[in-house]
Amino acid sequence: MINKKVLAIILGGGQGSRLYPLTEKRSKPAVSIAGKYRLVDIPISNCIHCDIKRMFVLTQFNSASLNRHIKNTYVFSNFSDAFVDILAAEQTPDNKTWFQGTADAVRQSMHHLLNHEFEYALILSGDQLYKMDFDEMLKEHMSKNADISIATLPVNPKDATQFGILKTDDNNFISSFTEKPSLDKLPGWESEVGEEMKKENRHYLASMGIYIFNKQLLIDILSNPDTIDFGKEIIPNSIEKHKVLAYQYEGYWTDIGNVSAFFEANLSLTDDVPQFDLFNKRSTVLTRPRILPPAKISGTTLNKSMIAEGCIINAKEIENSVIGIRSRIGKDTVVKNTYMIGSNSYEDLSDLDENHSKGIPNTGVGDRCNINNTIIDKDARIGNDVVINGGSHLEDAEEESYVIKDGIVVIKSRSVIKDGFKL
Ligand code: ADQ
Ligand code: ADP
Repeated sequence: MINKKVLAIILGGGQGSRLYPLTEKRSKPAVSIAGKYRLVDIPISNCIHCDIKRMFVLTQFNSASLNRHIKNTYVFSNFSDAFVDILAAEQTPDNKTWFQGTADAVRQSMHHLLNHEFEYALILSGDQLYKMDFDEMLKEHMSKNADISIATLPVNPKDATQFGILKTDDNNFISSFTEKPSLDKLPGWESEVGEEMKKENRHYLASMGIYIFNKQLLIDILSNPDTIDFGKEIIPNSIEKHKVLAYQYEGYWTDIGNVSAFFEANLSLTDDVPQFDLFNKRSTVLTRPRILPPAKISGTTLNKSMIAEGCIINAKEIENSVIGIRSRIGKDTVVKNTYMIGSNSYEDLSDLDENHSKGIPNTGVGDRCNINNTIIDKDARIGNDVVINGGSHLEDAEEESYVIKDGIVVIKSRSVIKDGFKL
């Protein structure tokens, strides 16, 4: 039933460069996580698990990798009305610019959305790691006759400054909302939270940027061309005019919109009992089924790491790291606290000969390297005897083949790091 009433709209990212250089040549929804998935797989999987199967992904530019991924992955039966469509910012006689913000993105896509029948628009962020049953949220929305619902999560004071913070009345309707308040404006915004949350000092109710709108209300609100953003204008302006319900969520949820959050989210998947569980049979994260051989590993001490399919690993040690599909790591190399995204294709023996004659390293990491606190983007070529030691001792920087952000070294996709390089 819900499938027929809901259209999901996944906000796939603005012009913002918070994930640069991972987004240098691909759109944000196409960025790889956990060595084999892409960011967009998270909201899409959440929708599919609760039978919401009509989805639009709104993105600022249309990268080949996003198209290929969606086309090859989300293939539904000819006899169902399910689809995942990408809507990239487009120039039309009425719209000459890129999406100016989240609401503007939805407004500019409205003529595509209205080609479909729906009663509720479920608006989701494309850069969050979580599992949520939207079915429950929709049921509450319907049973309480809400106009808009917002999923909320208790957060601590430091995090509160990065989110929309709200207060509710006794019926869970939102009575006040402030977008990203500064620390000095926080007093007075505390809410009643459960015992567990109190122990963690999480007294503020944050908007998770997950919204349900009744269709006609969304159309009416977006007919005002001055509204650019949900968090900055639409939600605060709606509190007094409409019935805006808070849906309380207390599970694991993290925003992975910048390099350090993205790095932490990936490495935390290697915890003994990770908060985001990829091994749960009832909420499998879906992605492109690839036909890859099992990882082949020799002489390596592995600790707290995940190794994706198709890797060839001869390293000495890999610790607290995620090693993505088709990665190669050479002999006597030590990799720690690293997310290696992997490769798009294998190099066969003739490719390796050609690399040798051209004097360029093979894709992957060479022999006798030491890599720490690093993200290695797809198809990078790291030579032999390379040392990359990320950490807080490094200042932010940008070079041709890498970027340093918050102490994390990000080796750019397809870049070459020569033998003996030290950082
Ligand atoms: P932010 O996450 O800071 O706050 P925003 O930058 O608007 O909000 O991003 C929301 C989502 O929309 C992200 O997935 C982003 O990539 C995407 N997005 C941003 N601009 C876009 C554009 N022009 N086109 C397409 N997609 C775009 C919001 C709310 C807060 C709330 C947090 C929770 O404003 O109130 O607390 O989300 O993360
Ligand atoms: P990325 O955004 O990660 O750099 P790409 O566009 O290079 O992605 O590739 C994305 C996926 O598409 C990879 O899994 C790769 O195997 C596959 N792929 C890459 N090139 C081709 C191609 N020419 N034809 C078919 N699939 C391809």
